[in-house]
Amino acid sequence: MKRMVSGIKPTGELTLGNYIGALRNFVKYQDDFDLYVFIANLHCVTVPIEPAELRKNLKDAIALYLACGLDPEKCTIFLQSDVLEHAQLGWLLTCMTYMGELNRMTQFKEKTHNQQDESIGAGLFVYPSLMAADILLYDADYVPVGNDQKQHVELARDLAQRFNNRYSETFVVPEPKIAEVGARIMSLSDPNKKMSKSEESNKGCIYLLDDLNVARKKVMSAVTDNLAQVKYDKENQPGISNLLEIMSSLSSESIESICSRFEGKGYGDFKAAVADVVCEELAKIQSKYHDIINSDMIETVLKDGAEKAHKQAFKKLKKVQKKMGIDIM
Ligand code: AQP
Repeated sequence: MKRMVSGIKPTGELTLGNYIGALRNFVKYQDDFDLYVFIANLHCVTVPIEPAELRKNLKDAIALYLACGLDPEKCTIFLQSDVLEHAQLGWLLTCMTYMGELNRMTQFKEKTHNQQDESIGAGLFVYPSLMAADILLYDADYVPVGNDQKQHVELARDLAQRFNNRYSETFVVPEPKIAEVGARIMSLSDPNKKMSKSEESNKGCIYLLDDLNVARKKVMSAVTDNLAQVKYDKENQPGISNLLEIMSSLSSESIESICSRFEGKGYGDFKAAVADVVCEELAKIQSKYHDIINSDMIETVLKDGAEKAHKQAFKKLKKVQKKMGIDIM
């Protein structure tokens, strides 16, 4: 079985973007791949966050992983900080990463464009090297990501190749795996921006734990256009195209079929149908989430997951230390 590794950083509540672009695909992949999915808690502290809020987000995220259908019998689920090798390999790879590479990262530029260097945390700058370690520790063949993370997987590939060339064959060079539909779900209030959990106003972002009435309202007030046609045209109708992507990925109905079903109908009808599909999906997830969050399942899953992940990570880190000459035996 080919191996796949991915993670989500719960800097806030998980979003519909995380679900469509990542989680939902993990659930499909767990049957065909040896899947490792982690909660990227070390990545959460690259920006200031309240400890109580972070703790709640982490617990919710694990419960949501399980509620969305990840099965600990089929895949390895763990907390990144429980496997200490992530931080150490992260440091070693940081030392092999060039400033120029990190400077080119569009996520870094987007997240810091209004800030002075003096107030930007160094962790935010170097986190792509830690992400490379997250992937390379497990000899991942594939990394399922949304479009926004593709550049980071490219860096992991470059670092794997750089290490292999310098110290001999050690790492598998991973490939990004990007779904055709839903790789970049956009904000409902500004369809030219990605739907993000750290968005300032939360009107454009549907959270997986949103009250269903709130979620419905967000869809009904999504920004569209005045062209009065349900058509997939990202350039001229980014709002409608985004709603089409959301509906198509959640219902598995093709975009063409949705467009022809809504030909001649108003945006109100179309939005109501999108809201129905979104709320139906959220309702299923939330009902499972409530059962899980009140059980002791989370603790057991994380303990078993960390043990299994650690075995693999420990072997790989030892190999790396030996090749770099930082061990003495
Ligand atoms: N809007 C999105 N559309 C499609 N995929 C998305 N992903 C995130 N947002 C969307 C995918 O989810 C996985 C985990 O991402 P993450 O939460 O670890 O980091 P992120 O991409 O930085 O997400 P946010 O919500 O934008 O977080 P903040 O606001 O904290 O930076 C990845 O595979 C990602 O592609």
